[in-house]
Amino acid sequence: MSSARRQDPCQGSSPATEPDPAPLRPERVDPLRAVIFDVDGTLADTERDGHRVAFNEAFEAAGLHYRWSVEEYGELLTTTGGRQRIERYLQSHRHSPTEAAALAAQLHRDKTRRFAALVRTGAIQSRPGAAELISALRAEGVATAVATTGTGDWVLPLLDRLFGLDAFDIVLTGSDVTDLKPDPAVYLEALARLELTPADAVAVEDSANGVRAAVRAGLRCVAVVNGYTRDEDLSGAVAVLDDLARPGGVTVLRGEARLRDGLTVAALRRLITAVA
Ligand code: XBP
Ligand code: MG
Repeated sequence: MSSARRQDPCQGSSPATEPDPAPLRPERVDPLRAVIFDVDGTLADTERDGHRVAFNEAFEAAGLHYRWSVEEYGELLTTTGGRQRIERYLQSHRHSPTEAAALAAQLHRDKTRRFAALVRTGAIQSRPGAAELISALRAEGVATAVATTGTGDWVLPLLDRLFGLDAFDIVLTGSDVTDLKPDPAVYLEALARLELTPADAVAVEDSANGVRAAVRAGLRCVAVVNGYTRDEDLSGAVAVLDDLARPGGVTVLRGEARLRDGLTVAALRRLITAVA
């Protein structure tokens, strides 16, 4: 918007005392400047039939007899970071700390390669409504970002395949920070790169560790649960849904009834302007 004063072209220059006929109004600023998405369990269903399978393949290829069942993997997910998850598991299975650390690093490298290969087959799907929400946000000029604990070597190919990398203004992975969720580092870095304050953005997460990270960064956070996270403590979230979107409506586990329509741009705007 120009800051020049408007002049009536028929009257020539106005007397200096005449009030400005059309005081300039400030531009309306959208309170929702950005949405920061988690990946695992939020934008894509990656854990049960993706990462877990790749971890088990890596164990088998290394000649180890460990196999993570669907149920046991749910318990192991409380440790964020695949390398850290393996390391903790090995330590609880009689490997010395030094051996567990070295073996976990080796296994995780192999697991990452295997999961990236799985991504290339198209086996990993986005959650329903994720692509539509990202497109709608961008169409309305709201920035979109990713803040994940996952390793960059598979995160970038997955996002590219599911949404196209240019669907995001910034992508931050576990490879970009030292401390993983529930530490807020990845969210704080995302806000710094977006040049925004926590009051300008909403985080979308699926797990207790993710919600904690977002809340510790000062963000409002919506949780969209899955089979592994439905019973977790998501009390820090401003709303909890069982899906981003679903024909016929989603189940609102906590939050206003209107969220039954799913997580829309309008719903995110309501959440960011609601009095805490
Ligand atoms: C995701 C994780 C990751 C994935 C596996 O947490 O904790 O460790 O399970 O990916 P969030 P890596 O969704 O909270 O970001 O093996 O690459 O770590
Ligand atoms: Mg997650």
